[in-house]
This record gives sequence, C-alpha cells and structure tokens, in this order.
Amino acid sequence: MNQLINARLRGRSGLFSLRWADGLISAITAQTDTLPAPEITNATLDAGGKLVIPPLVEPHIHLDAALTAGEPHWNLSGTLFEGIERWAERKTLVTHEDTKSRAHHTIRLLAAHGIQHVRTHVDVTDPGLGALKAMLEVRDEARALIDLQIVAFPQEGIESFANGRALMTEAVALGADVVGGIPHFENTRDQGVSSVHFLMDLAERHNRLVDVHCDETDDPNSRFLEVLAEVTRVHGMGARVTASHTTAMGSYDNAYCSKLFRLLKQAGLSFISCPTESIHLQGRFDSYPKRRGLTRVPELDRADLNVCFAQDSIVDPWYPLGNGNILRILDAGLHICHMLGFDDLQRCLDFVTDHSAQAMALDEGYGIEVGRPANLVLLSAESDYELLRTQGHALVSIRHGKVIMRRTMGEVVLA
Ligand code: 17E
Ligand code: FE2
Repeated sequence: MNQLINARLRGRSGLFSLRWADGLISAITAQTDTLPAPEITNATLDAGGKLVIPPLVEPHIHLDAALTAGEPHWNLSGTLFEGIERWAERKTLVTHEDTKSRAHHTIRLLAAHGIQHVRTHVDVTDPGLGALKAMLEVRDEARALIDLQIVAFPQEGIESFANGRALMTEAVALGADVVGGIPHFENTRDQGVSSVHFLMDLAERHNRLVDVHCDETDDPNSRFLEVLAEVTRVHGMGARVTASHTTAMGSYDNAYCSKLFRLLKQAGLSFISCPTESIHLQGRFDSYPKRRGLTRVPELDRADLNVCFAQDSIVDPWYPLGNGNILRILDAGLHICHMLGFDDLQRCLDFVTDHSAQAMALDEGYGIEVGRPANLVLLSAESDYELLRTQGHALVSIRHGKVIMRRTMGEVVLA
C-alpha cells in the first residue's frame, strides 16, 4: 500500500489523498470530490471520509510493572504508597525474560489501539538494574510496532535509596533516554529538593529529556513542582522537561496557584495527567467531600501550557484495569476534568496526540506533513467529537508506510 484516499484531516476542511514512498509522506493532496472506492485495494486504502491522524501517543506508562497485579499480593488500600510496597515485593521475583515478555505483550495491546510512540518509566532502584537492561533490549526489538523512550525512574527515591544517585547515573550511561524522579517520596523535603537538582544536572550534562513523577499526592504542602519549574526556567530547558501527575495541584489553594502559574509559564515545561490512575489512587485519605486528586488540566491548558493524558498502568500494583486503549483515558479525563464543553469536544484528540508528542519532544518525527514518517492512523469517526461520543477506535495503523494493525468493528442489527 502506498496511498490513502478520502481522508479527513484534523484542522482542515474537505477530503485529502495521502501518498508515501520509502516510509515517508510524499504528497498530501486536497480532493475536490469523494473518489470512488479503489479497485486495487492492496495499493490504496479508502478512508471513506473518516479521520486520519498521526499515531496516538502513550507518553506515560510503566511497562516493567505491567500485568503483575496481585503477584504476590493485591493492593488492598488502593493508595500509591501501598502500590509501591506491593511492587517492592514483586520486584524481587523479576527476571529478564519475565520483564521482556510482559513488556512485549503490553506493547502489542498499545499497538492494537493505534499507539506508535511510548514513553515508559523503568524502575532503577534495583542494584542490578535488571528491568532497565531488559527494557533496553525491548526498545530495539519493538521497533516494528512503536518508538520507545525509556525513563530512568527511581521508584524508591534517589536520595532515600541506597546508591540512588549512582544507579541513576549508571542507567543514563546504559542508554536511558529520559531522567526521572520522585521528590514527593523522598524521606524529607530537603531530599526532595536535592533530588530535583541532581536529576536536572544529570539530564543537562548528558543531554537527556526529563520526566519527573512530581507531587503525586493530595498533600497541599507537596511543592516540588515549583523547584522543578524554577530549575527548568533558569537552565532554559522547558521544551525538554515534563512534570507527570502533579496531583497536589488539585489541592493547592488558588492564591498559591496564581503565583505558581506565573513561574510555570516562564519555565514552559509540559504536563502529563493520568486521570484513571489518579482518580483511583488519590482521595484515599478523604471522607466526604472527596477530592478528585487530579492536577488542574483545563487551567494549564487555558494558560497555554502543554498538557496531555496518559494511561500510567495496565494491571499492576497501582491500577488493576487497563487494556491499552488511550481513548478510554481521554474519555475519563475529559469527564473528571470538567472538559465536555463544546470547544474542548472539537479538539479533544489534541490531548492524546499533538500535546503528547510535544511532551515527548518528537518534533519532526511526528505529524502529517510531507517528508515526515508515513505513520498514520485511520479512526472510526469523522471528527474528534464523534469519535468520543461513539467510543470509537483506531481501525488501521500504518507505520513507515506499512499496515501494522487492522481492526474490524462489530456490527449490530436491530429488528
Ligand atoms: N509508581 C508511582 O510512583 N506512581 C505511579 N502512578 C505508578 C508507579 C503507576
Ligand atoms: Fe507513573
């Protein structure tokens, strides 16, 4: 196949034909009319007036922990911290093959939903860095389906874990693409602050991206985002830094947020919210009224800060559900964040496509433009709004010009 006809493109009116050669988009042509269904179907795909988008993006997931829920124990309290304890038990059982097979299985779930770009956090608080070494192999082996960014993620802390700094440094030397952190989990506020300075310095010295689990708590006094943002501002690293979760922002008061947002704008960093995960893990110390435990997604968006949605977990100690479908996360996120207004419905796919690509700094590797990779996804609806309303799906996923996934929708016949 080297051509697609009758495609609708987001943000443009009318229908388009797309062509590609050698894995790159070679032409985008506006059609004056609907073209007849092609006869040589293996060379031309008829989009039938439905949306064709660049691939869906999964900017925050933990592939090394996926598919381990209940092994050996379930997270009964539903809190983040019990999740970390349960994972510490499972971690002792991890083998190279175990990590790789669960990761590959999960990547196939993601690819089945039209995702081709993935950022995974990998726990490096392990003296042998076993999961990291396995995931570095997976990054290469999975290239036919996805581009994978690996975050060196210190699940049990940088300052609070034995040799935490050395493990982070070694993980970067072995080839991690992104430097992570977890300041709200460090034993003291001072350690949280110093961990942020350490990880930003490590990233800058080795020219890596940054993605920090930051303030993933309902504690309104967890204020490491201001530290991350200030270092980002001073070093001019905004395009390369992401703050994940920042759920404490949902508990900050408005006076503090108005000051904080001024800094966030100056820093220009990106944000990732994991709405299904946060609605499940946060609010656990409240009775009623009960907090939603999410960051301020619409406020960040209205302030022109880059914010996107992610899955975080698939069947792990933190979250027992998940099937790889990022559109399910979009649906939940828009509900939880009060974002079902008309304007948001018209452009809701931004939060699982372009915004996520920006957070991952995919740059020229992403988007429907001549010269960029022929990575294209055909959706089951003609607009963002219709896709959301109908709980639609990715129907075809094309990667470097080759079809890697096709989905057939079930048909319902009413009498
Ligand atoms: N680890 C963590 O600190 N937070 C999470 N949401 C997950 C793992 C999934
Ligand atoms: Fe996470």
